[in-house]
Amino acid sequence: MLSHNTYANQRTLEFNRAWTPTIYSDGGEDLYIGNSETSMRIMIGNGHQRAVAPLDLIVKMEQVGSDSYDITVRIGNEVPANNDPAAAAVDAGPTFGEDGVEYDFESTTTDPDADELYYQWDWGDGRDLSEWMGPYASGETCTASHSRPEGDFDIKVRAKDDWEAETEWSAAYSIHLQCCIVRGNVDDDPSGGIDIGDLVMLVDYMFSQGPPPPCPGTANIDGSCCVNPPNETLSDIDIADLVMLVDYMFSGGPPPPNCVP
Ligand SMILES: [Ca+2]
Ligand SMILES: [Ca+2]
Ligand SMILES: [Ca+2]
Repeated sequence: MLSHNTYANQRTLEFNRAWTPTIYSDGGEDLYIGNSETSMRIMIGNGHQRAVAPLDLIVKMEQVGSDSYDITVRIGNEVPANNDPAAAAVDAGPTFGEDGVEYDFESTTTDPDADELYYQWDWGDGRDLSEWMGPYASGETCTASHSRPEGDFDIKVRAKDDWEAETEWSAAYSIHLQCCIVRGNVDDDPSGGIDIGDLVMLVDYMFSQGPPPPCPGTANIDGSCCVNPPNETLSDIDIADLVMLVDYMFSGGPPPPNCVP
């Protein structure tokens, strides 16, 4: 129903307009400029008869300064204005490792619209979430590094495009972390190597009330115990371990077995 827009009408009086609005446009089908209500009604009536295709519209507004915004509009006719990114997955990363060590994990997905993508990681308990990382080009790999304490963790990843369309969380990628990787690395130094410092620490602990090895499994040189490996305790450390370590270091004895997951 046509009616006067009072405010606009007041303003346009200075242009000697009799009616407002004075322009009718219908998506390129019709355009009318004038002040005939009859013509307006005919145009609008015609518009009602036309088939209308579904229209999908999204608008993105981003503040780029104290008083300026980037505004982007995407309109789809019979197709969505935006398509969700393809499902993301944890594509690469270790499944076994040492607690407290940073490991790399990778994910790569694509967007049907070639939009830029962001990735978020769930490091295993649904609460330790990364920030959204990005932007990455569609098809570009996101690499994230993270360390965790001892335990079993289900890592997940999800992606979103720069229109905020998100994928579901990926399937879980399981990783097992334990403190003992190399038996004999008694002092648990990051190099993982066996050297005189390890022997000194073991002797000091066993005979001089020195500090206990930070990871009992590394000092349980012979791997004996193992009621519940790798959850070994200080009580699994005895003289046989010292003998084996000395034998390995100085007499060509067999190397300590690795801890197993
Ligand atoms: Ca998209
Ligand atoms: Ca060491
Ligand atoms: Ca032992």
